[in-house]
Amino acid sequence: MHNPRVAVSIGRLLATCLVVCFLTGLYSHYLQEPASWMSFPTRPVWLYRVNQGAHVATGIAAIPLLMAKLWVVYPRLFEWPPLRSAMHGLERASIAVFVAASLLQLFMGLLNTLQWYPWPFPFRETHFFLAWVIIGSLLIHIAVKLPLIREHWRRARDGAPAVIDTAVPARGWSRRGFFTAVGLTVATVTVTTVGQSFSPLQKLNLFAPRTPNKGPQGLAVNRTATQAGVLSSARSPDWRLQIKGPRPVTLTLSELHQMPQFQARLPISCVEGWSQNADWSGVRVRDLLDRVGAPAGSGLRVISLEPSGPFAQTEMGPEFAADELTLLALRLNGEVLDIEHGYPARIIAPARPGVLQTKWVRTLEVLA
Ligand SMILES: Nc1nc2c(c(=O)[nH]1)N[C@H]1C(S)=C(S)[C@@H](COP(=O)(O)O)O[C@H]1N2
Ligand SMILES: [Mo]
Repeated sequence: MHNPRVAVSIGRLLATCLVVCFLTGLYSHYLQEPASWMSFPTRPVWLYRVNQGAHVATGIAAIPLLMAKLWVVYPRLFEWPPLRSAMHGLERASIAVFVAASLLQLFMGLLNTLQWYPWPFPFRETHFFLAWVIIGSLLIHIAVKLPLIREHWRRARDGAPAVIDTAVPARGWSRRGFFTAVGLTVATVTVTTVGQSFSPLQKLNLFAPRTPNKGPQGLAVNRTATQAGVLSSARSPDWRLQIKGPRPVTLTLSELHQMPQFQARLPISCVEGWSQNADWSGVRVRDLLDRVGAPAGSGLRVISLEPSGPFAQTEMGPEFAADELTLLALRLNGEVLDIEHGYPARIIAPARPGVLQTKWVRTLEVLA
């Protein structure tokens, strides 16, 4: 079991999961923290839903794969002498970094899906930094192991016996039994959580922390109105929408309802992995921008009634602001927005993370 062939097979699956997880993670990160030159596609509307579903699913699948891989290679941790050459030193150092960073990364990611942040450092920045450490050490590891990987494939092609590490006696598991156990574990953790974003498997969603269609108006709630401290300000008859731009305006809720209303079927796709489609209707954000004379290509800052909190204010690039499906939503699934979903008005835009779909909007500010 503890031989290079098994290590290569498990390593291949683990590396595939980690690369998908890394790329989808980068996409999610840059959507939330774009460089000034970045612009993102707004179609398909489910792009971010699939991105984040894949991110969380591959992250979860990587946990049993990493365990299996560590189990296959652990005798090597105790090999003697501990350092044979500079190359060997580099290899061991890169593996130590890779293992430590991966364990921390997957653990942090899993706790994040549970909305539990028991650490003093900021989640997203740390998760982003560790991702580069993992990918860098993985590349070094693969480069060092390339001769072994090539040998594995050459022997497989020629039908020759696998490279066996004779230093470690084979006992216990059969190889088939081991792969079956790993495969079943990965399938089980995936199938019982992926329903949080992949609706056809929603019934099998046993372990994901959220049931996306459970909540007011058939949609889960992340931050509640009580947590956000907006219960009275959002219900106040004095609520007005302020739009700051070249010709600023203040609109009442009934004035907003009198403007042309549009419908859009768009998902809420939380960074934590759960997502759910819903029918929204309200005013087009681009109509509101026109109303204040915003120049074409303007972005926008969205300010909520929330007194503080990481998502109390967000920014939206011009590609989303100009999109015909980007709404200041007033209604959800045929009813006036529930206060938990952002009454009196919230942002909903295609192909964007849930964290940017700001609820309880108070002010829109045109950005040049
Ligand atoms: N003002 C405000 N809007 C917010 C948030 C918040 O904390 N404050 N949370 C966001 C997050 S993380 C998600 S996933 C969505 C969830 O929307 P829902 O509660 O209507 O399903 O709202 C977003 N809008
Ligand atoms: Mo979210």
